[in-house]
Amino acid sequence: MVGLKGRLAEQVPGLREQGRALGKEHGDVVISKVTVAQAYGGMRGVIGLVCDTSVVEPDCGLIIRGRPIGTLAERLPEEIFYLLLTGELPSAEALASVQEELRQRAQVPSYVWDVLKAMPADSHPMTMFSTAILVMERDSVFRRRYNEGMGKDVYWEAALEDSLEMIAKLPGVAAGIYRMHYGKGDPIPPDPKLDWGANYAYMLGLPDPDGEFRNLMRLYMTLHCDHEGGNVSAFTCHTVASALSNPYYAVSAGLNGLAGPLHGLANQECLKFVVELREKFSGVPTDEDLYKFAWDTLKSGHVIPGYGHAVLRVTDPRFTAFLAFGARVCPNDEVFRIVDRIFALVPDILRQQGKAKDPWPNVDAASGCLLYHFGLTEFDYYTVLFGVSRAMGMCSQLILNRALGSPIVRPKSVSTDWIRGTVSKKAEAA
Ligand code: NMX
Ligand code: MLT
Repeated sequence: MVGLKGRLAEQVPGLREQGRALGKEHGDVVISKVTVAQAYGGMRGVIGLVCDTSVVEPDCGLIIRGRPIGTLAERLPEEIFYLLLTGELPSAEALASVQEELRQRAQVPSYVWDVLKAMPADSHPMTMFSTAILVMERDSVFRRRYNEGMGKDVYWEAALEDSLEMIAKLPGVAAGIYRMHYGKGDPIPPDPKLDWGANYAYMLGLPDPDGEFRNLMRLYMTLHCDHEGGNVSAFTCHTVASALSNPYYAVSAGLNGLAGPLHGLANQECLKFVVELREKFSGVPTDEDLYKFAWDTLKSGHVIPGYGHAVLRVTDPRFTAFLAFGARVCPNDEVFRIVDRIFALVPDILRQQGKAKDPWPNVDAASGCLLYHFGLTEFDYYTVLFGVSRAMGMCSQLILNRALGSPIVRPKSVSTDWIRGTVSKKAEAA
């Protein structure tokens, strides 16, 4: 079967059987323990989630279905979506079929624009984006079919339907937000001849004489698509969807987590940091000036945006892919050169400070300077781009979770008194 739904329908019974068998035959095997430090420390390192779309290895970064992200950089985002869901790269025919599905569903409902226009003019673009997704919930097939009594075995089909509708529309919604928020004119309708990522670039309406901005947008959409199941947006989306809230509710919720400066908003913060540096030193700072600026930032209690990671312990391969794109397309661009110099100096500074467990750059350290080069200089918009791409990962995880019949997420919490009592009992027993 060529279509995405057909291929999933072939795979779902096997996935279910595998999950059922592992739970039944090995349900008591301990795969993680939890310490007091972890309970207070953001559950770092606790293994408590299953996510088959991708894994993040501390020493090499994002791996999608066994393929390191660096090897997928030339692939179209639609191919990655197919890969996330099925574990396979699509044939040419299957790719054409996914692209056609998305093309047919790309029209943004007019009520979305009415709602966005009614919002305060100074709303953050991420608030507009999350709101736009939430209002489209009225069209949820999952909600309608659930109310009609749909069986648990077909939840994934309704989740796929909503996901395809949403993913198809997100570039148009996001580009429309850009044009509306920054006074660039009416939304530009999609060009049916273009692929999903190129269409997003086209609908933003920025000049692209040599097609490199389109290439950047395809790369951007591919690199940000997923980052296993425990990051704030994925975990939020998973938790919300586990209550059988439909994909619109769940993805909108996930995006509200992405909008935090320690998560996706770091790309905005990063460009702000770079532009401040350029203004303060009227161009690319000397290494000495940059060194002092970075230390002043740390001493004032702020983080260096774009550096550090909860899981990674090496340079993020997504950063490396962006840096390679910049080195090819805009090696002499001032903002790009500053990003490159920060990369040369900041890891050592963070190591000297001795706090961050990972002194290396993450994806957010390099993405913004390339957007800036192509004239997308409004950096408070950058997290929306991240969100359009990440919707593919959130939706893929959600569809697979409904296929597996994953239950509602409900870990147990305990009080500080409980922890104190447990610690004392252990100390007495020792
Ligand atoms: N600059 C300064 N201090 C840092 C940095 C940094 N880039 N990264 C970590 N630290 C500090 C951190 O604030 C903490 O300090 P304290 O003990 O005073 O609370 C200490 O180092 C230990 O933190 P870690 O265990 O290394 O990091 P954690 O896993 O808690 O957090 C991040 C991971 C990504 C939230 C953290 O590295 C950070 O805040 N980085 C800057 C923001 C950023 O780039 N976020 C984007 C992540 C990627 N994404 O797109 O989501
Ligand atoms: C992501 O892409 O989601 C970030 O790198 C954050 C994370 O994985 O925790």
